[in-house]
Amino acid sequence: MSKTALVTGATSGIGRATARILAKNNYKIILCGRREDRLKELDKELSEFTEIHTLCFDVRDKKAVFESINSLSSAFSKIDVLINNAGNAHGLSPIQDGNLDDWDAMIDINVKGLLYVSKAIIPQMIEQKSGHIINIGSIAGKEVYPNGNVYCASKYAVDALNKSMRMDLNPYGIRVGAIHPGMVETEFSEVRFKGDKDKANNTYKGLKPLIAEDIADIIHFVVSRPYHVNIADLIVLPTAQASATIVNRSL
Ligand code: NDP
Ligand code: 8X3
Repeated sequence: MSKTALVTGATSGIGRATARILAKNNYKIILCGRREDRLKELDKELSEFTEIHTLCFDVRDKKAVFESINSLSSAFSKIDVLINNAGNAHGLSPIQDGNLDDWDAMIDINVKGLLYVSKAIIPQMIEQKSGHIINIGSIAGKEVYPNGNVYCASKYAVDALNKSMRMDLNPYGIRVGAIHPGMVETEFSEVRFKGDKDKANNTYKGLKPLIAEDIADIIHFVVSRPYHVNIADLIVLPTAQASATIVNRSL
């Protein structure tokens, strides 16, 4: 029987690439995001391979998160794999110049949103005594960098939650692991720089960044390991990147 995966942030970047690879590998997919047009487009594309269901909600909206997930029909309500991917950076400023709305967005989406979605799904995984949660952290959750302050804090929180979820859910046989990417060229930098394409492109200037499919392939590898194998924590960088701040722009 095919497994069901719920992917948050499936309308773009890493989430969309993950939905694509899992759909082509016989998972039923629940696609989540706020942009309904993109959810519909991806639904159409992936329905050729598997059963797809879309849920349009903002992860910051607690009520919408629980109502959406509780509305799933029996064909989709047993979620085997949860990919906690929705998230973004908003701004890149020294702490003294930080924008409060950007801070709220990063904490509310990257931390509280991940918690709400997990809380809506975990009881059913506990009941089944099975399930696999993949939390998308970041190199920014392993090392801070100048001006990264609140984004880094939000991803350090994901790192902490990943470790504590693994401990708390261990008695129920639920696997929990995180993938922490370095630079991946997606819409991430456009969001961080509020649509400024030049600034976004400069982030990757002179180097070959990861692409969303690189991370999606790894997510597929992680979720397709035998049940006794839990890949707990993975940092994935482009070859040109040695750490959060050391990047070789001649590769
Ligand atoms: P994208 O901007 O391409 O995708 C972000 C996704 O998150 C979109 O599908 C977006 O959907 C969703 N999202 C954002 N805000 C909300 C919200 N409030 N409610 C619901 N969904 C939301 O970026 P990436 O694919 O690069 O990012 C995916 C994850 O990877 C993030 O957690 C990011 O922090 C992490 N990451 C990215 C790196 C990179 O360099 N790109 C490196 C390390 C980690 P919609 O707008 O439709 O709601
Ligand atoms: C995204 C990678 O280095 O911009 O999480 O923080 S970085």
